[in-house]
Amino acid sequence: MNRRRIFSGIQPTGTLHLGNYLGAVQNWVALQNAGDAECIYCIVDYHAITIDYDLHHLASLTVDLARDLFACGLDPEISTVFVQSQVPEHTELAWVFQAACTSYGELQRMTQFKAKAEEQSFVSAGLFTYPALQAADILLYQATHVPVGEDQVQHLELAREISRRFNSRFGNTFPEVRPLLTAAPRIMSLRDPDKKMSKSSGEGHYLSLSATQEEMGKMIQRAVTDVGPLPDGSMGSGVKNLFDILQALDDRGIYDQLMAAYREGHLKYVDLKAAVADAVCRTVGSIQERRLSFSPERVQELLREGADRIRPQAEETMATVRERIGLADL
Ligand code: AQP
Repeated sequence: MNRRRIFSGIQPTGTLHLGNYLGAVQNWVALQNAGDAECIYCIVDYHAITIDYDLHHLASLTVDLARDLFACGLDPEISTVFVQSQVPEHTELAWVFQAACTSYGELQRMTQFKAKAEEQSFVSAGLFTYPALQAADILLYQATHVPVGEDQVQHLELAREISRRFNSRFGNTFPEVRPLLTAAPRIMSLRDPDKKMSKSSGEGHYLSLSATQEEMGKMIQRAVTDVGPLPDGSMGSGVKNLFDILQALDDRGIYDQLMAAYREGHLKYVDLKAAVADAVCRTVGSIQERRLSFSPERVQELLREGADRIRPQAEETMATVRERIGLADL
């Protein structure tokens, strides 16, 4: 039986937030611990420079993010964790995909490009071709499954198309990747629950895994719940978001009790918020505690080891690609 091969990436654009954790990283750890797949996780710094960024902080954000990932439970003995720019084949394969396998029209249809472009004063070509680099990240390692949040599903559909197009034009080389979603694939902003939780929306919208217990408690207390039930009687988006967070973290059966109270019409939102705050503070508290056991020096060493371990796979794929697309072997 072929082992599944898992790949996923995350950008070093700032602090890890609850949406990243519940939508993706929690699943990365679960897949690693299930033991039936090779897991490769990448900090995608070349993606991070497609939007306005601070060059003086990029390296430290990269190390901080890796530290958080190890604290969340990624085990460098089992999973390969590395930094994209340490393996130059990522950008080489991305160019091949952009040049020969991705159409302008497909890139134009990407909703994330449209949303992110609106936030930038300088809209780079790299932001536009971002999904081709993402496809290269995944396919360089022949990954079959990609654990991501729902916002990335459209990009993965394009990655499938890119691999199909490469295979039919140049010979069978890449698998067709599939997304793996968690039970909470889209955590919403606490302040505006009709929008995805995201750092770029600003303070109050996202819950950072570096926040203090007091800050987390306050943010959850202030979470918007007064959107009310929708005209069809279904749950309002703010309340649903809190229930989704609780369900993803609850190990004490509180979710069932509060959901029953909601259905019977006597749920007090203050009780829901208290339960969510408790579950979030317990999970994030233990992540913050584990973070202390990884020094930045040790994290850098682990990232170097990860890149050294994975590089031969990337080199092998690129050697095949160069040959298949007809480049001269001189
Ligand atoms: N709100 C979310 N709910 C569920 N999953 C989410 N992810 C991101 N936001 C949510 C998932 O986290 C992984 C890493 O994503 P990324 O590196 O693309 O981070 P991001 O989307 O850039 O994070 P932000 O906060 O939304 O960044 P800004 O605001 O700077 O653009 C992915 O698997 C993603 O699906």
